[in-house]
Amino acid sequence: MTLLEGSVGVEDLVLLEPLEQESLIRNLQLRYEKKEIYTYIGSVLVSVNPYQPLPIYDLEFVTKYRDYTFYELKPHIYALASMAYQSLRDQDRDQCIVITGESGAGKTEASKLVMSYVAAVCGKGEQVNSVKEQLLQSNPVLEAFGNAKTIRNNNSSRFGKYMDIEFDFKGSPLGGVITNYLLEKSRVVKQLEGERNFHIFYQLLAGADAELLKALKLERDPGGYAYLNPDTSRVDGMDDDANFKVLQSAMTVIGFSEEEIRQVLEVAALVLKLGNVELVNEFQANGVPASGIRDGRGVQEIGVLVGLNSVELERALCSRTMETAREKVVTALNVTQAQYARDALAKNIYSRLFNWLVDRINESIKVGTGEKRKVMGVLDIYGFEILEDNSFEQFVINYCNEKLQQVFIEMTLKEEQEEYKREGIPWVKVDYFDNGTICNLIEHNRQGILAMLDEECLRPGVVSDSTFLAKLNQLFSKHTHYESRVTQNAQRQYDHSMGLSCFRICHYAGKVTYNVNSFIDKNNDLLFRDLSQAMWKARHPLLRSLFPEGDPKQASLKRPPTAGSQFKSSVTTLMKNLYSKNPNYIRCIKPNEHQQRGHFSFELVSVQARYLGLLENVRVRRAGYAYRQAYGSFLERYRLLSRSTWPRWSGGDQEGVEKVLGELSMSSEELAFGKTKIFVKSPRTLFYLEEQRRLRLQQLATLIQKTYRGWR
Ligand code: AD9
Ligand code: MG
Repeated sequence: MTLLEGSVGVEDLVLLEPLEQESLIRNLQLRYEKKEIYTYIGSVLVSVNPYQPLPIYDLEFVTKYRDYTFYELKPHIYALASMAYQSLRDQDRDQCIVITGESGAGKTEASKLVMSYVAAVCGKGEQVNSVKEQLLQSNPVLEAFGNAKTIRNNNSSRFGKYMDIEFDFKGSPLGGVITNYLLEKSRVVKQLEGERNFHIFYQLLAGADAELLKALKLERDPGGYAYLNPDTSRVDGMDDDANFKVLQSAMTVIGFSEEEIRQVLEVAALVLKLGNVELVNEFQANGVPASGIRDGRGVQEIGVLVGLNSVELERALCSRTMETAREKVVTALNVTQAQYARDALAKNIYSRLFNWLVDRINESIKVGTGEKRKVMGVLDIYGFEILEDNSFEQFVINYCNEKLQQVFIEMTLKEEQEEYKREGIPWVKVDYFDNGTICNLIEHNRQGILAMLDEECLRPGVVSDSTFLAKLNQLFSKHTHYESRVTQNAQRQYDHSMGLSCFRICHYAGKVTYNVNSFIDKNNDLLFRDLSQAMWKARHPLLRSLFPEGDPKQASLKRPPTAGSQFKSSVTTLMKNLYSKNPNYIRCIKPNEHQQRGHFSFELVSVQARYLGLLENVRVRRAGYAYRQAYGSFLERYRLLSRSTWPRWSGGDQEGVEKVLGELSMSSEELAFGKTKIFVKSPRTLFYLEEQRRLRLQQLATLIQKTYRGWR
């Protein structure tokens, strides 16, 4: 049994006295300083990034947490993983592990720890081990293509990820399915100062041997590429060369053929080379501005690399064909438009390559149909974002977090209240903020912001970001969670601090001001047909397969879904998926902005605690009962504590539980007897029960030993 209080603070925030934001953060700080990075709120795990390797993840810890139950050992991510896995295996309940927190808080590391724990404890045998390996090796591949150094995190995931791991009835892994969300593709063509492009580009340049580089028509120096920030070619502590080897071996383990790996690298090289295609001003005979390519060599090399006619590529980059029912009109693009087209093409190629990689991995790890399976989903997704300048990406990311908060509310808070109702236990109502109205404001099918955006994107006539904003202002001027320059606050004042092109949403986690510039463009996410047709004509099988709409026979006039509606529908699917499973929460916290060990910024953590709703979580948990169990299993565990129920008991389960607790003289306020379950108010009582059980077991063991000796 571990100490609850003392120099390391409380292990479960439910036990905090007094309960307020300040004491909550101080408790996390106290623990953090003692390298206790994990703390519970009931069954929710709060994890503070240690920014240093801790000796708490080896096999000894795996074994310990496999053999003990949740409250018997110190808080640990393995305890949560173990509880989820056992409940999946033994009670046949599908699980999901929802990991949230802001950039750099430790979500991806947490998801990998969960996966490696589960891999260590589930199933044995050659076949099973090979499945485990494939599942684990998907991480380095997705990280190479989907992660990048940002100011906040040297290995920041620039996509959201949900992975279902599927098990057979014995709990051995069969395979899995990965779903990815919204890759930050703008990074392919531009990065902020101090940030990098996706890892793969640097890994390729550093790790490929001379022969491969030559074949890919690349130079080793990252400084030579327009798409790579020159100041960040190297990152301290990151070995791009070694990581390239790790990537290649991971791809091989997953089942990529040599030819497939080669083609993937060729497409990555194509993206880099596209960035170096320099477009210049030209004029048509009639004086109308047009564009051309400064040096044809780059385009020719691209042509050779992917089997593409370079003249055709140049034409696709510098002009646009408009098709009407009767004729085709070709217009020249000016330099700005051509650069835009080139960058759009690079972003599209890369994001489609990424999707292809996810599909290809899924093909390797997929489970045959017909087999009944149990599922554990692991969600590692971007946390709430408030940047200085918030755009479409932050808008959809925060929408996703708003939905996750809704799931959290519905599943933990409402479900908690409903369970009490079902069980006939009096419930002291706890007020919590229901964010349904905010979700509605964004996602309502006809009158939500996303629907308005789509409507504006599809509307004929002159549309722009400002017509979109005007529409929002008109529609939501009275909405309590919407603000803009034209709406008034409660004091009937206009907010002049907000930019003219901005609107603000009062999210559950705080207010965020979004700038509508390029919302229409990003939502449309259109690639000129000339470009997709050019790509489809490439002889390169992978590249060609990424642009099926380029096939003139396939080309339909139907518009592809907008980025916003695609995101909304994948979020809806995700939510459905989460609702169908038993949720487990890991709330990750970043202790400081400098990726430094040992530093705990009280202010920074306070803000995150608020976004994550930790205090509210504790309040609800405290108002209710921290622990509950069906009478049968509770009795099974503790019946050895009462003379009436041990060694034999022939009465009913509830009656037995009453006997046990009655004999221990438990305070009646601590307990509630529901219709099918016993409820225990504070974890303290549970710790007490566990301690009594441990002592009793010791006593029994001694007794047995004595008897045994007596026999001899
Ligand atoms: V982002 O939203 O993808 O930008 P994450 O995923 O929340 O972010 P990540 O897991 O990548 O953060 O963690 C950031 C860094 O913190 C890691 O690269 C590690 O260096 C460090 N970290 C995180 N968790 C642990 C841990 N349990 N032990 C040691 C850790 N170091
Ligand atoms: Mg991450």
